[in-house]
Amino acid sequence: MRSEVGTTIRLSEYAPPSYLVSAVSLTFRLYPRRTIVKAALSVQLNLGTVPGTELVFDGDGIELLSLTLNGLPVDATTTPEELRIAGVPHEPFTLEIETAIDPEANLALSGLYRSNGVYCTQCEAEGFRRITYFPDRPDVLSVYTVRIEALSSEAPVLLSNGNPGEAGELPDGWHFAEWHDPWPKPSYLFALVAGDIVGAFDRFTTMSGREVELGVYVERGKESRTGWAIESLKRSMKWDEEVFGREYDLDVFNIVAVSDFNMGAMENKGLNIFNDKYILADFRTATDTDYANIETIIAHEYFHNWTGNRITCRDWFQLCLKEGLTVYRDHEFSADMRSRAVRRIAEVRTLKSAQFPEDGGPLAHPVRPTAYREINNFYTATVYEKGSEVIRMLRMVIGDSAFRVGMDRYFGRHDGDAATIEDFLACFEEASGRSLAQFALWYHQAGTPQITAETQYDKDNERLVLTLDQFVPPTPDQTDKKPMHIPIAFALFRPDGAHFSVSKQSDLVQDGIIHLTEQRSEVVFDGIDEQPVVSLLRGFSAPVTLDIGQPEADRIFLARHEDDLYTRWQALDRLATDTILASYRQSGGRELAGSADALIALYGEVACDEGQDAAWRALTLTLPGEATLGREAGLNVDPDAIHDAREALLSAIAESHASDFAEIYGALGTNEPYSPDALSAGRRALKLVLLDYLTVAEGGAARGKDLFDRADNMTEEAGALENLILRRPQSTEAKAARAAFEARHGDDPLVMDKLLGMIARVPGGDAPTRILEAMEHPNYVETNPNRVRALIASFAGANPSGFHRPDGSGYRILADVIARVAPQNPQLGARLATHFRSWKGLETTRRAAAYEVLQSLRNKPDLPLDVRDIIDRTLS
Ligand code: B3K
Ligand code: ZN
Repeated sequence: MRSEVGTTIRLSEYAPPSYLVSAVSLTFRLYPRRTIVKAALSVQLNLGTVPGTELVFDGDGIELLSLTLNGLPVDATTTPEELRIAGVPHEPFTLEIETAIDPEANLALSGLYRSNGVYCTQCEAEGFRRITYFPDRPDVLSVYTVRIEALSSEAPVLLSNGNPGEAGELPDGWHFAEWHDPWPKPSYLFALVAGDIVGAFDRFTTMSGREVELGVYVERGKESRTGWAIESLKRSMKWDEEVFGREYDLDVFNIVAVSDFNMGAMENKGLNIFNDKYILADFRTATDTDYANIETIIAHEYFHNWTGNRITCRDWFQLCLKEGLTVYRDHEFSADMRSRAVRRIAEVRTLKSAQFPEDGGPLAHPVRPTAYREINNFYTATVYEKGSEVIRMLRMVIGDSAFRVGMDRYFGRHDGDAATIEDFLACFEEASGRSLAQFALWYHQAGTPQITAETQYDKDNERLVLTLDQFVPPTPDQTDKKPMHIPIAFALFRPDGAHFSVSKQSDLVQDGIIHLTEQRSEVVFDGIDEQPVVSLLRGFSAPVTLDIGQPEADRIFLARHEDDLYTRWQALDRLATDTILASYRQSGGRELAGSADALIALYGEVACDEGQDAAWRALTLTLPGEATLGREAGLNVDPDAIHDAREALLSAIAESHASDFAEIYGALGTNEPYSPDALSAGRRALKLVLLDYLTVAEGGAARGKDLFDRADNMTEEAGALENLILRRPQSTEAKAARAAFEARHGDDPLVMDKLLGMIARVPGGDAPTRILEAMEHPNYVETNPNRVRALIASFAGANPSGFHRPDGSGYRILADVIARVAPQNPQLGARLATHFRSWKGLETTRRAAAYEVLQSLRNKPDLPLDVRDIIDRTLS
């Protein structure tokens, strides 16, 4: 285990590696408790390194068996964390290192470990140093050749990166396989898998005619659930050729699904390793959401082949270079596969629920951070989601064609490089012929910019003046902020819904976008012959908050007539948020504030609008989430009152539209066979949203139970069960449905995770007791991250009223789990600890309770650096 104090690594102190490794040859002899790794490294002095400079390679818990240099013993200083050799030759030399590792005992799931008997690796960010000593940093690129030896009965399938080479039998029931990856890569992309797994295969012909064999490997017995993953992969490969001109570059592309994994998936060159939750799908066990997630994560990992692998990061500060860009690419892919507006709503919801609280709290950091103690703690919503928004804005700022030219220039110029954000931006500066110096602040300044807008209309002069102010709030270590370049997409509507055609009025306005570059800007529109309705931040053109003093009638107009469907949702979501927050402030959520009749009527119109995609109607009928509402409520937040205020609006909508909703619900009952396509999924989503309203309006549990009994696919089965468990937890219907669900799916941990997640989200005061009970459920196993995330992360992240109990009982559950899990799996522990990040915004009793729990967690003696880093920053 690395130092618990930890040193701070700074971008400003970046220095190129002293030694490069051009080729790596690895031989693994796999034993569950004592795997032997032989590494032969072709090492050479980096250009610019003074000959004689000491060689220092990274290690992490390494047991060294032998070490030679050019075949001879060598004087070295070795600890489990480091290898130092003072006098290495000035000419290239070979270092041979033999190490021993214990995959079975590796519960950190970093380096080489075993998941359900399958050997697998996870090396990003710093897992390779748990396998052998190495300059384990992304700017050392090497060509890898790998030989794997294992007992045939234990591991009939042996996989690594690149193309397959020789394979054959060995004495005593052993066998071997060799792999060669011709593309130089950093150590974090190394991968090995060996086990009794089964592949499903297909082929893809690339645009230049290269034949690629595709394999998706899963644990034995799960082969029938690989079809959707393979289809998604083929569509991703085609899309990247068509949209970005990027072709695949090896003879094989393999994916392996494992059941113990710290995140979603990993883009290892030619051998992606996935959390099985994001591979396995059939209609009886996976929901529409699972299908959509699989599609997007398969695409994401595949797209990394160019944005991440062919061009990698110079150092970990540049993480957004590959992650933000690849998220942007997977967003575009999903938008092309499904409805663009619906995808955008989902993206913005995620941004607001995951990134905004990060950016507004103690863990805030720039998209490109400048310092870290533990890099694994920077795989954040800011680097990923805000990083993607930055690319989206870049495209808006320079235009589609310059963006494409810039991307091509980036791929062409930096192929094979370990690059930086500066390298990336330079390609777009050249392509567009404009400076991106101010735009680059999006990478450097943390915090969500706040925009305030005011309009003044002068009828006599047919003139509209729009005044926009920006304020970037202070964040940890950054108090003085400069004005940013913020693209604000806009439209001016006539009362009949037509657009004013706004010709070029000033340099600030181009193609429907106001380019806000000063702290304050006044934009003047002439020739506006009637009072317009102003729509700002269309399509959520920038990750900012917007406060626009606008008459209620205009806001309702936009919620009804905005012709951009994302923006229509945004208008309605804003109205709903404001009404809920007003109820929260005025009566602690007990009563619905003011006259919400117009808003309630809008929900009826949305539900009945058969001209619109059902998926859009479903999302639009879903009220803003409690966590997002809590953040918008500001300081001294009482999550119970937020819950009540949201429920008050929900009940009012339900009561006023019960009969319409029932009719639409009835008409959505189809007998068509299940298909995961977006249109069918949209219909099911709408049905489930309506079920929730109807359950509230009608009371009882009959409707939910009826759907549960009739459901012939997991989306409806789990949706109906969730309705029963969340709305009527004590009912006999809920109990019966739960029992039936467990009887049917009890042996499928991924399906049981869905049940744990539902239990975790039941709101209110009994939640902590319910969680403690669920922790006794046989499916809950604390060494498996999926199980812990299903129950504990859902509780802490998706159940504000249940988690934030004033007596601190919710916090104590989370802290106890962290204290147990973190010493074994620091990354999982640290991820869980981020759920404390908004504690300062809570009302005093809860704040005090959270503080006390955080302090006592911090005092635990065996807390790993990962968790300590999060807690220190959270408390700071
Ligand atoms: N690059 C990996 C994430 C690695 C996380 C390491 N703690 C998956 C992805 O973003 O595609
Ligand atoms: Zn990624």
